[in-house]
Amino acid sequence: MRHIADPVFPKNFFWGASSAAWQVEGAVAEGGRTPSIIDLNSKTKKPFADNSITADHYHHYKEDVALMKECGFTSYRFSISWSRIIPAADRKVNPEGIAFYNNLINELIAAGITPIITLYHYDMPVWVDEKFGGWHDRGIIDEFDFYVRTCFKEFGDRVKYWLSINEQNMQIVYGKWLGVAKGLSDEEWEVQKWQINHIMNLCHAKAVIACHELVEGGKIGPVPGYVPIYPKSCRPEDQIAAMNAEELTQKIWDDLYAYREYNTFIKNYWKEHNIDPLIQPGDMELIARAKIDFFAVNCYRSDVGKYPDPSYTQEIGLNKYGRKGEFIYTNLPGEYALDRNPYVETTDWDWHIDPVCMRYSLRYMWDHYHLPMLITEAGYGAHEDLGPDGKIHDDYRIDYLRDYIYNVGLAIEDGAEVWGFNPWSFTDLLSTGNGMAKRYGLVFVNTTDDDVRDLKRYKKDSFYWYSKLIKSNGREWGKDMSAWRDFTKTSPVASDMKDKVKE
Ligand code: BGP
Repeated sequence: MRHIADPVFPKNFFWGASSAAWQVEGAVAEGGRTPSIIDLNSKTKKPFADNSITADHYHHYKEDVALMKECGFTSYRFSISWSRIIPAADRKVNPEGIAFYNNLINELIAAGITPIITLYHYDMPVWVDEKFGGWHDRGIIDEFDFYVRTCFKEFGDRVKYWLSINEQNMQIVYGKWLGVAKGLSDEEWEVQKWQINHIMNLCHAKAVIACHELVEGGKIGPVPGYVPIYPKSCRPEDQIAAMNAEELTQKIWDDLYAYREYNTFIKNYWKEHNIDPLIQPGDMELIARAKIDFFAVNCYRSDVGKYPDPSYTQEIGLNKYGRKGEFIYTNLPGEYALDRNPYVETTDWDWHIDPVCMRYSLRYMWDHYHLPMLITEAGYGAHEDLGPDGKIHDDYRIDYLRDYIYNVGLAIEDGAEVWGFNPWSFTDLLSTGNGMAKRYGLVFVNTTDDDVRDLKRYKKDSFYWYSKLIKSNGREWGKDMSAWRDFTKTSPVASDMKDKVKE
């Protein structure tokens, strides 16, 4: 739809930012916390720092919340570290862990900021991993249930918005990179990832049911990572390849959460590939009871799907070091391949910068599921350090956020129901694969991969820009945005693709 005026954001829209415990807290061996599998995984990402200190939010949380308040936040999405709450297999609840999150929650509420909590963001306690072999053993379902019930009982009097599992889809698609696949061969992983995924679905279902049971007025949703896949061309095979990619990277998860049953695409896929996801009697009844209240959506970028070259071997796309142009695009013979979109620029990690994908995602999700949505991640990862003037002039991040948020507004005007925007991230924090070398924050944290420095906080230019936008409830863009409304802002060929594409 073409719109006449700037979008109007709903009253009480949740403006904030996002983080995850293992990426922001540090203090991994303090306050009774025991190691998690992602601590170990972060140690394998050399030459980047691991998560032992990162932004040291554990010790700086008061200062960080004060900065959020100064920025005008009305929400903050963060996660709870399971091994801070239940450090060992004896299921004893750790009072120091409870106290830390109580302090953080109370500090937020006192600052007028609504806490939104993710229950699981990649950080399974090592004791759970050792006892159950990660997500491989159904024993984890009960353990997860005990953990989430503890969180609801301890914090549910003040926290009403909950998120079950962060990017379950990405944990399966990028299982090898995130350490979920551990020592499995490619063949083993192809089968076992669906069994693991089924167990994760049961854990998600347990969390939804327990939230509704224990938290008065509590609302809960999953957090899919949504990367819309545009077909590379109008070649019919590219269309089907793009649909295959959507199914195998996101849609089968979203369908399960919303409709509470596996869709026919994945059931047929399992049959054809002789995969048994090990569904037991009663499982689907449990999933059917887990009625979610909303979708939390992480959306950074779009991708391009095309007919896969049968002569290529399987690749899973990644750019490991942030050197532009090094991205290896996924090729899944028989299903789909991904490619560079020449019409948009990229970050140094080759992530497409595509504000329209935000509008596309929200419309797509709304059309398919008719559930309210909350943006829980979007953001611009960049190499950054303090300039000679002691500041960070992150105009690229302002442009990214401005255009993405404007497109959230357009999606709302198109008819999608969206109740908040929480980009990644508030302070700089540890990247999943690139330590402190890839920063997303509105606030710079003075630490690097090789040198902890003094961890001092510096407001970036984006902090001031975002603050104005929040305080005007999405009115003060600092720029004429009309071009986005009627598509007069066409997408030119990206600068590095000019010699490859003839228009
Ligand atoms: C999301 C994760 C976050 C975060 C973000 C950025 O998928 O939920 O935990 O890390 O991606 O990713 P990266 O740090 O790899 O740039």
